Amino acid sequence: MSIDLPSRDTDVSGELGALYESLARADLAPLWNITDQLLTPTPRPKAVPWLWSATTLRPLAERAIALVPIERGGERRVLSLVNPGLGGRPYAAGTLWGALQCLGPRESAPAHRHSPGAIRFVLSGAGVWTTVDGDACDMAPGDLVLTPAYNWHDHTNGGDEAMLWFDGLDLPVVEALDAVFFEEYGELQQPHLRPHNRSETEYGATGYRTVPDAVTEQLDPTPSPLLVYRWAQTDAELARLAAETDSAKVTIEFTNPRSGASVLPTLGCFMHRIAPNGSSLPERQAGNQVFVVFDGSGHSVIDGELFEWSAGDCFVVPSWAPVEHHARERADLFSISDAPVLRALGLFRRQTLDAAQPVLRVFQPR
Ligand code: 1HN
Repeated sequence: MSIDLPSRDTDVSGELGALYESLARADLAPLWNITDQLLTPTPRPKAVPWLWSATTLRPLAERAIALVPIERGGERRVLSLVNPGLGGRPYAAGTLWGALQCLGPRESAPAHRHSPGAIRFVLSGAGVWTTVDGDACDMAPGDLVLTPAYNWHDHTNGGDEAMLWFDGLDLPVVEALDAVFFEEYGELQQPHLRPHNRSETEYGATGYRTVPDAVTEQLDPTPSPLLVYRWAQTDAELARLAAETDSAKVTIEFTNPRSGASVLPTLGCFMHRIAPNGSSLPERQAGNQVFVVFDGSGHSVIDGELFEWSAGDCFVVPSWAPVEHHARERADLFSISDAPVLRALGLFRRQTLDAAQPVLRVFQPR
């Protein structure tokens, strides 16, 4: 956090001015001058509402595939979403990493592990698997794959097509806690079990679980043992819920089949389906969110600013910013949030607002 301390050249003079100078020289700050910056009535996230469009992201990903090899040192071909409110830090929001990762035909991203936990949501391509502690998880568009904290993971493209996926990590939270650890695996790839998708065989058939329309109440410090959530099941669950309700939007949270908690202790993953010409109720919540448009098109109003979106776009809803979504054609939005962290600390709040926001401005991509 950066706070504006009373500077030495303010018009405070005399003994009081001298006191402020002495305090600053002694590495002390007078709370009475900074209370209103510290204790704001509601959250004031530094991250701003922002959108990265697929029409910008995809050609850049293709250029990166052509020009930048993956090897030890670089390890990953990842374009991180840099929120312009964060002073150049490579984070989508103060608590969330969001990025586009691309893996070309026959490429591998070397095995490593770290204390931050990650999720992958697949956007396009075929033939890739991520090996998570020896379990090779096949990836296809719409699938969610988990690489929990400290799990060894490497990505392999065994096919002839590039694959693009969204990476979400809790890295800014782990960094804020001064708890980042990282380790390379001894080999480029881990040996993996055959057949692939062991966690899915073990937990997928009976354990695939979602929570409708909510952030799960359950808390669990251990991550989900199910490492992959398939699009076919997500789609079926959304269709089932949409058929049961009159609301234009249905939301599910992907959950740990053992405990019903969020998939990772630090990250929640959600899928939202909005009916054609449908609008969600305006709402706001404590904590940041990053959305990824999987399918369809429409717009969202975030803190009075209108963001047009279509498939492959990513956008940020900062903490406590009012948001409502409108679909033109039927839309499926994936999102991540830090809600499990806020819940664990008793800080989570959510509010549905009475009225749609007036649109004050329209987002102009750079
Ligand atoms: C990471 O390990 C991956 O394994 C992707 O694919 C993005 C961003 C920051 C730190 C570690 C990956 C990452 C990352």
